[in-house]
Amino acid sequence: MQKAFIGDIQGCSDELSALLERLRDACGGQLPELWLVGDLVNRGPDSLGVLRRVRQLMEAEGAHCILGNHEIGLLETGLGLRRSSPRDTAADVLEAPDASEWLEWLRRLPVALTGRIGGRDFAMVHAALAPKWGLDELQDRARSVEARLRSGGLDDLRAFLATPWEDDPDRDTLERLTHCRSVDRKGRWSSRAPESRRDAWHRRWRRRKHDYGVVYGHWALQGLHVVPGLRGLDTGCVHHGRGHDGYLTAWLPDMDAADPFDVPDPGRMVQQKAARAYYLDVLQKLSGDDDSA
Ligand SMILES: [Mn+2]
Repeated sequence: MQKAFIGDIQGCSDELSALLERLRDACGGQLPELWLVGDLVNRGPDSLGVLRRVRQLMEAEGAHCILGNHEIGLLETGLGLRRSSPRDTAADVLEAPDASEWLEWLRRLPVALTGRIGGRDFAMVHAALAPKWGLDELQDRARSVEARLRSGGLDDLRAFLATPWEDDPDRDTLERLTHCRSVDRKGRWSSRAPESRRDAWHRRWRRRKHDYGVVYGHWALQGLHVVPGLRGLDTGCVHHGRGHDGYLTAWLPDMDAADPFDVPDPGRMVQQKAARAYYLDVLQKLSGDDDSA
């Protein structure tokens, strides 16, 4: 069955609906098998609507979705570990009558998934993986993190998320998978943009010449990333207006190719332009509030 990988949605439920219709049209009237890279919520206008839609797609259509840093942030806010930022727009989830049920649902999402397209294995992560990891190590680490996230009640989840990531290998894996953009020569990772091109996590990953491909999101300011072995799909649907247009992007790989991650693969990106400059609106509202303060 045709797979479609979808980048960071971040509360853009109208664009998600429009993109799904485009994907249906592109696949002969049938919805493809959906794989979502995480960051379903925050910054955009309708986090709760996106969660409801994705949950329905997972339960009824077999869609796959992993946790992004904005889901972790939402869990942390819901558990009282993090104060809501003025730039957050996911309060609709935490103020919903079934908010605790959403926290329980989110904590059960996987943190990395693997599969096969054509002649190639692939991994889907939200932000990054370590350059040296093979698929087996990624899977072992992801399953260990997921067991920790799901274990016990919400108090146990709070204790896990409150543990500094430097002090716990599972916390370190979770943070890296959901936040990392750069890796230095000593292997230390950071969520910051790399200081040189060499230090982008995927540059160091590519040098290892792994036999699997990676689909990821998280890096809107980098934008669409199409190179052999990699597809970065965060095209900043919520960042419309920040010097570039915002899009929600889906990748429809060639399911019969020996290497579907080979390039070029023209015509395989389906994009839905953002209806509004969502995040710019949030920032402008904040600067307006500052002026009146
Ligand atoms: Mn992200």
